[in-house]
This record gives sequence, structure tokens and C-alpha cells, in this order.
Amino acid sequence: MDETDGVRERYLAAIAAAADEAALEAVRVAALGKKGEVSGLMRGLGAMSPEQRQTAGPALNALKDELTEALAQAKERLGDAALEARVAAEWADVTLPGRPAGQGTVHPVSQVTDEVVAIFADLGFSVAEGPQVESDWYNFDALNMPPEHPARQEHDTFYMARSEGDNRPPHVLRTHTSPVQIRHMEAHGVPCRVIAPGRVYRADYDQTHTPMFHQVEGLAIDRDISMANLKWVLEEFCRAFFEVDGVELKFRASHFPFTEPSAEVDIRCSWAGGQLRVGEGDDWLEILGSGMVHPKVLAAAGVDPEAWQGFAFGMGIDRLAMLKYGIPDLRAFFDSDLRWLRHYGFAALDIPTLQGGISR
Ligand code: 2NL
Repeated sequence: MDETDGVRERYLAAIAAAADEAALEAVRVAALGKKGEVSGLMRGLGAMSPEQRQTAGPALNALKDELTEALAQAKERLGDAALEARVAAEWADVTLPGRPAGQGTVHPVSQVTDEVVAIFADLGFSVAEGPQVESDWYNFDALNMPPEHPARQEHDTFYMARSEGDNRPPHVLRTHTSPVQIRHMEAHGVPCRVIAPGRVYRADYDQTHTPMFHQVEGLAIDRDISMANLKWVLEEFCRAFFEVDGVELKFRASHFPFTEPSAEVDIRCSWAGGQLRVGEGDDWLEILGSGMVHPKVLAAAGVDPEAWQGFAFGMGIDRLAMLKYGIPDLRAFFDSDLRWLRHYGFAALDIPTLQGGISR
């Protein structure tokens, strides 16, 4: 049948020429779609005589089957080719290094705490911890600060709320870590050498004070511990912490309720060029308070002051961190860590939207 033959050759050629699946679909629609040419020929069967239809019918059916089959094969071929092209284009080098993940850093206060703990560990001190909410007995009375003592007046201390009729003893946010050492002596007895690092709280807020800050206290009790031992331990500590061999300390007479005698300790330094240099110059920088533990404090902790004696000291970790790493405003620690982190090269902080949110 000449007419169908021409159609067959044309569509087989078009199928072979289709460059992609879209072109192939266009050929299918042109031939076999509802308004397609072959579909039109098949509709024409109805107008034929039975004899004509007997030969034309099977021929058209065979044509339709052949084109359908050719279309399916072409589609598979083009599909494979498309997939291969995609695989070639999307080739991934699995040996490339990964994208660097954002990295955090240890907070300077934690870092300094770790350094201080390590230095005192070398000197034979262990670490003690205790509650941040304390009874006023452990925080004050045991430290020879009776109720009428000025430091107990409300202004500096955070008191825990009590509902009316609740007659339990008052509790406070600890104002120093001394109570940790009282508890340590009660629990483990003496002799002892401990340090107590941790958070402490005072209602104070300005360039050099934050309501929460960090302290490390130290305590050494034995039969014959003296101020000379205190002096050596603190010199060793400063040598190690400030990484200066020629540290020079000055013990200045002072007063604390929990030590007698008491001394504040200054370290020789220079501020030449606005930069702190420890161990040289003509300035003195106060770095800690210390003294021989008051007999009443030993007695309060269940230790016989006739048989035992020792020294104690306390210092601010945040201040130490400031001095060692040069951050001028204590509030930078806690209002936002951003300056600290930038100081430590935390690149992600240079995102403009983040900086827009910083008020200081
Ligand atoms: C300071 C002064 C000090 C103590 C803390 C202490 C602890 C016990 C007994 C006696 Cl259990 N004393 N601690 C002693 C002297 C000074 O801290 O200026 N801290 C920042």
C-alpha cells in the first residue's frame, strides 16, 4: 500500500532523527496522537468498502505497532543518552577536602580556669566543687561573718525568695567559693590542699563588675603551715600563670573576716604603651586576697584550731583572664561573647546581621 509506505518511511526517519525526548514526543503526537496522521488514516477505514478495509486495516495496525515499537526503542536510547550526559556532567570528585565546619573555641574564662587548676594540681592541690545556692550559714556565719557584718547587708547579696510563713534559714547565691572549702573540711577533714573554682554572684554591675563572675579560692591546712608557704605557693602560681620567671609580689596588710593576718597581693608590672607587662616596671597590680585561716573559721568547719592551721586565698578568674588576654571591660565576657570570640579569631562573627545586633 503506497500511501502507508510513504508514511512509514517518513515517521521512521523522523524517529531516528529525534535529538532528544521532547523531539521524539512531538513525532509521536504527529503520527499516533488523537489528531495524528496515522490516527487519521485509521479513522478513514470506516468509509472504505469491506474489501479495501480487509487489506488496509491490518496494514494500518501493523504500521501503528511498528511506529509504537520504534518510538519505545528510540525513547530508551535517548533516555540512556540523557542519563549518561547527566552522570558525566555531575561527576563528583570524592577526593576533594570537605567544606570546613564552623569551629567553636573554649571560652577564655574556661580556658583560664583550666590553666589555674593545672598549675595548682602541680602544686599538690585537688579541686572541690559545691552548690551555687548556699545557706547563709555556709556563705557567711561559718566564715566569721556574723549577721550584723556589713558584707551581709542586702546590697551585695542575692537572696532566694521565701514565701510568707516559710521559716527555713535564708539561702543566697554564693558570694564567694569559700563555702565549698568549709564543706570540704567537714566532709574530708584535714590536712587538706584544695582549690575551689566556680561561679559566684554579687549585685553589682559596672566596667569592672558583673553580677555573676568566677572565683578560685585555695586552702591549705596542716599542722604547721605558715605565711611563708603561702608566699611560695602564690609566687609559683604567678610564675606559671603569667609565664614570667622574675615575678615579684608585694604582700600588703589587709583585712578579711575569715583570715588573720590578712594580706592583699600585688604583682610588679608595667603599663608602658597601654600594654600590661608582668615582672617589670614600677606599677603594682592587685591580683588576689589571702591570709592565715581565722581560728573561728577552722572551728566552724569542725577543725581544732589548736592543732591545725593554714592559709587561704581568693582571686577573680575573669580579672585574671582580662589581664592575661587584654580585654578592658569585664562586661564583654557576659553581655555578649562576641568580642572575646573575635579576639580568638572566630571568623563567623563577621556576619553583618550578627554585628547589627550588638549594642556595645
Ligand atoms: C579576695 C579575697 C580571700 C579567702 C578568700 C578563705 C576561705 C576559707 C577560709 C579562709 Cl574556707 N579564707 N578564703 C581568704 C582570703 C581572701 O579572697 O579578694 N577574693 C577575690
